[in-house]
Formats: sequence, structure tokens, C-alpha cells
Amino acid sequence: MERFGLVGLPNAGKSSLYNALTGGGALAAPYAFATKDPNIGVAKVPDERLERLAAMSSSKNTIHAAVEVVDIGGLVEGASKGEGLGNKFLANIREVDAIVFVLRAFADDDVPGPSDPLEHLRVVELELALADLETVEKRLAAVERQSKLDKSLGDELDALRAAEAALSDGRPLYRAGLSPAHRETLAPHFLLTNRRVLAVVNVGENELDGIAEAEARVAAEFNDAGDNVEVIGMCVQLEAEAAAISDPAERAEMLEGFGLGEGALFRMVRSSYHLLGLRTYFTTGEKESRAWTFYEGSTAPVCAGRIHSDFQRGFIRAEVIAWDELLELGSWNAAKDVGRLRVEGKDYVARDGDVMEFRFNV
Ligand SMILES: Nc1nc2c(ncn2[C@@H]2O[C@H](COP(=O)(O)OP(=O)(O)O)[C@@H](O)[C@H]2O)c(=O)[nH]1
Ligand SMILES: [Mg+2]
Repeated sequence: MERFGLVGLPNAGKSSLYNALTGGGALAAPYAFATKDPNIGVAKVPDERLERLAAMSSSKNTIHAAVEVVDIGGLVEGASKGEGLGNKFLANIREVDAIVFVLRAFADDDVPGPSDPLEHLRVVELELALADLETVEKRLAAVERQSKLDKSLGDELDALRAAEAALSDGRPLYRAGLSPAHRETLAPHFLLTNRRVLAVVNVGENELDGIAEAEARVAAEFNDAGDNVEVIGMCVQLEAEAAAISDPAERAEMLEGFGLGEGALFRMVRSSYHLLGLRTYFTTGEKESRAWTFYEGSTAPVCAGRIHSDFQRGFIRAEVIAWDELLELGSWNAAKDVGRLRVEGKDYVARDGDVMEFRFNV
């Protein structure tokens, strides 16, 4: 399962956001979790398309896609030099697929710490960039030596030099303008900033009118990040309170009361999912309707392998139809009868929103 890590200074709202995402109510996914780590939870990825397919098929079970969320504590100024949890903190970040920055914008005299999100961002980025600089400098020294004998290391040398130049300016790699080829070359080093970022700006409950403005102010800082970074403003405290209400109608009423629409958590999970290049296909039937996660560009056999490795190994073909087309026709059998199920082979590249059934033979 793909994993998101919440990163930020103390009292930014990370644990509150973590609880909102994983702690019961709106988003917590009903998945038993193998590890006993209290800082890792599972959040479901809400998807209205799935709900509609489940209703169409009168499915007994509806199973959403899900992501893991990690509450990574311990970032303080000096973390890259071992302050706070230091290295343990950095190791935790290396294990996540995407980083979620939690940047505090709420003022509260009872909660210590700065309330300027740009100040939070400055410290967080600096610490991550310094930690990466250390990794890059070590590797660079080794590669400079080896590349005198081994010309095949030229690409890595170029990529490391470009990374070093950015990082020593304090610029994280997600907004250093590195070419995609360089970023790919650097991938095996698990650098902290060579990945995509979602920045959550945590606005106070008394400043809900200022959410858009706070979001825009932080987004302006990322104007050099292309589509590597997305910014979402929300009031974590209110979102957490809403998420704790298990009755959907009551929850919607509370969010409406504050003028928060469907709430920002759903949007946040959906954008981080998308940001990572994750897409969804569906299976639907009376027993269950289910959303399955795949990486953009995956072929049908790879998608089938998300269900079971036998499906991939023995893949013969897939029957495919877009989710909205299927809804319009009313049922899988109706789609089959009018010849609208496409038969696709092993080279078919799946699309977000496909409904699929696989034929396989093992
Ligand atoms: N007033 C206010 N307090 C908040 C908000 N979000 C978090 N807090 C409070 O700030 C403190 C720190 O929050 P927490 O989630 O533990 O931050 P963490 O240190 O980043 O995990 C707690 O007392 C929260 O109740 C908010 O939007 N408004
Ligand atoms: Mg915390």
C-alpha cells in the first residue's frame, strides 16, 4: 500500500490531521493493520464513482482504495544535525512515497510556536535539503573517483552535481528544476526532497474566511515547483471534529454549518493520491464492488496482479468498460449483450475509471 508521511514542526497540527485521517469516522478504513506502530494508520480514498457502481450492482460490500498515513514526529530546527529525533526522523521519511507538509497558520496563545506558515516552510525545507546535501556530497565524492575509470557513471555524476548545486542553495530537489532524467538517476539514493509534496496549510477556526488567501500565499512560494507540489488550505481542528462524527448526514450538516462544503480531508486524500501518479480501476458485482489502485501507465496484466499474482502470471485478456458508460447501460450483462465490453490484451494501458474483469489461466 502506498504511504504518506506527515512532516512539520511541533504543534503544526500533524497528530490532529493524522487522527482525522485514520482515527474513525469519515475516512478511517476498516483494514486490520499488521504492525502495532501507533503512528501508522490507514485512510480510505473516497470515490463517488465506486459508490454508484456498488448501488448499480446491489453489492453486499463496498471496498474503497486506501493509503497508509504515518505521523512522523520530531522535526525541529537542526534535525539534519541530529537535533530532536534526528536520524530516526530522517529514516522514517525515507520510507514514505509522498511527503505531506503540515504548515501552521493558526494563532493560539495556548499553543507554543510560530504561526506563520512561511516560517514553518523555511525550517522544514532547510532541514530536508541539508540532510539531502549530506547524502549527495558523500555519493559525489565516491562517484568522482570511480568515474575516472568507469565512463558509464557520467550521467550519475551530472545528476549529482546538479543536485548539489541546488541543495547547497537550500533549494529542495522537487523545486530545483532538475530534468526528469536527472531525478530518475537520483531515485536509488532515496533522497528526501526528490519526491512530490502536498502542503497542508492549517488555518485557525476563527479565520475560515482566510483559507484561500493563506493557501495562495504558500502556493506562491512554490511557483518554481511545477506539478511536484500541491497546496491545500484547511482548518485541521474543525476537519478533525467533523471526521469524528460517524453519521454522514450529521457530519455534512456540521461542515455546511461552517461553510466548508464536503470538507477538505476528502479533497486532500484525493489530491495526494493523484499527485503520486496513482489511479483507480474498479471491479463490480453482487458480492462486492471494489476500487483497485494502479500506477499511471500500468498495463492490464499489472492491474490484474494487484488482485492476485496468479491473475498477472496467467493473464489472457481483460473485458473493459469505462465506469460512466457502464452506469448508463445499467449492468455488466447489459453491457455485454449490446457488445460494449471491450476485449483488451496484455498491452492494454489501463485508464483511470475503467471497470475490468480478467480472464486468466494458471
Ligand atoms: N486553535 C487551534 N488549535 C489547533 C489547530 N490544529 C491543531 N491545534 C492544536 O495545536 C496543538 C498541537 O496540535 P498537534 O496536532 O498535536 O500538533 P503536532 O505537534 O504537529 O502533532 C494541539 O493542542 C491542537 O489541539 C487549529 O486549527 N486551531
Ligand atoms: Mg504530534
